[in-house]
Amino acid sequence: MINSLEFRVQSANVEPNTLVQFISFSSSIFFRWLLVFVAILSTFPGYACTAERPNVLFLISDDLNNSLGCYGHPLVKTPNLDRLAERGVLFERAYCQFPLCGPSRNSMLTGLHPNTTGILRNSQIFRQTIPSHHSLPQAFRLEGYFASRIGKLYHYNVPKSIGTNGHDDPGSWELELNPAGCDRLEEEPHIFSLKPGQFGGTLSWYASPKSDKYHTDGLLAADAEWVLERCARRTDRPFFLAVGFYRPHTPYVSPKPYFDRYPEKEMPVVQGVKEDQADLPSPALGSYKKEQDKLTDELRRQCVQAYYASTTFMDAQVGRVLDALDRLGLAENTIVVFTSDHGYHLGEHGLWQKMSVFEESARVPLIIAAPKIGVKGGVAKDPVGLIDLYPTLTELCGVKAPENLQGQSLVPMLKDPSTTGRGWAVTQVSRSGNKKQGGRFFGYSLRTPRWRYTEWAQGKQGRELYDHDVDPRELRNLAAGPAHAETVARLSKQLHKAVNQTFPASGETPELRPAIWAPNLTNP
Ligand SMILES: [Ca+2]
Ligand SMILES: [Ca+2]
Repeated sequence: MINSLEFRVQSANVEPNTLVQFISFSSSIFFRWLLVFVAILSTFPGYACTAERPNVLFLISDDLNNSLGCYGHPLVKTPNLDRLAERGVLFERAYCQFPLCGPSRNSMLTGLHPNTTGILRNSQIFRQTIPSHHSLPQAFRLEGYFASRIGKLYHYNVPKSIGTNGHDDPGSWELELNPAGCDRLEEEPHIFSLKPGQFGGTLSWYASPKSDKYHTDGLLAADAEWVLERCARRTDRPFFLAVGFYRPHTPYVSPKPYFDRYPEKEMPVVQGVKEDQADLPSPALGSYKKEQDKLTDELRRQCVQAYYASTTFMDAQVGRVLDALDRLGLAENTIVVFTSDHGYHLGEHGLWQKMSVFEESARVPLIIAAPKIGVKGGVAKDPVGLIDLYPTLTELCGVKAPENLQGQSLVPMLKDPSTTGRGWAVTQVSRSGNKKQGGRFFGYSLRTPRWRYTEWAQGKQGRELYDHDVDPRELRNLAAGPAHAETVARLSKQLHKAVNQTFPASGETPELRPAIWAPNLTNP
């Protein structure tokens, strides 16, 4: 309650001396009675003094890396994300906590690291490990917000579960919409795949003759317009609307005109892979898949073309949702977040897709436009994580957050993007390992403003060190050389301290109880 009062003081542009008066007033008996009165009212959603509380539009794309216009990519066209960046703060160094859908999304939506959610694989939900924790949208629901999901927020098997609830958390939402378009229902027989008949985990693509509105992401945008129109009529109740786009996740299916904007011959093919791989410990390349041996340069170009086309198609759907916000007069009182669940490789280091902790896979786009508080067109450079979204959004909206959240609030960076925060981000990933050597192990990667430092199995399976001041593509692993021994020692200490902070207070990752599960409706 205090938080929401503070928010209204800030949003009303109160001068500092008025604030002093407010604080002295706050100690009066009258004020205490007023607090009780407001607290009682706020327990009834319809009377919760919500008119001033901002709405949240939470947009997330699936498997989207930072190949975007607003992040300086020379080829990829994303005019709608670019205009969103002009309205808010773009986070130059934002990282996921685990480069895989399920663990990353459960972490982001609980505000806890994967070692604390216990969700370290796909097709699981935090209710199986920490069932009483409040998810981010649930925290908003509990304070009278209308919380709704359209598309993929928690894990889904893509494309198989499109049109279902996926591995959803019913407690997070009041309304869930799961459209399925031609990409899921009609076109799968036409999709090219490196493993014929498989589309989700395998490189696969198709230039569809059907226009935007028939595709799943086009239907998501239409559903978002429908929900926003209804929210605009209920000015007494703020909303938390989450829209989870499926593209550019495989299969990269989008309308053909988007493919035509990226001529195949002009698509880049990463060179020098063999030389680059020579200084890498083997777990660094552990996400490589055997079927990718089939990739010729021609297929590599087609793959990049289809990924970029799907990105621009997704961007167009984001544009429709942003237009609806403007048209309905909601933009001035709605905080917009855009991000992705993890990054994506398109051939760097010989890798494709996700599950590596190199920059391309660990890094995510992150734009936050907070109209009444944040700077417009700002760029924040200190490393941040998806783990930071929960405390940021609850602070911005005066919503009570659980006390055990592990991220930092980004509100100071929204007000002044040059502010430094925690100063680092940590991303972890698992490797299956061989049974003789103890089976599964983790890699942890620390990103500071200058360095990326990675340890595999506490260094027993290798280390990597990259200097982003001179090597932004992470081509030269400096970990072995004596010249950087001191840096390795310092960053190793910092990494171990950071990793300790990813565990719960008990120090133990909670165990999964598979029997705790809402009816599983993921396979239509
Ligand atoms: Ca994903
Ligand atoms: Ca290298």
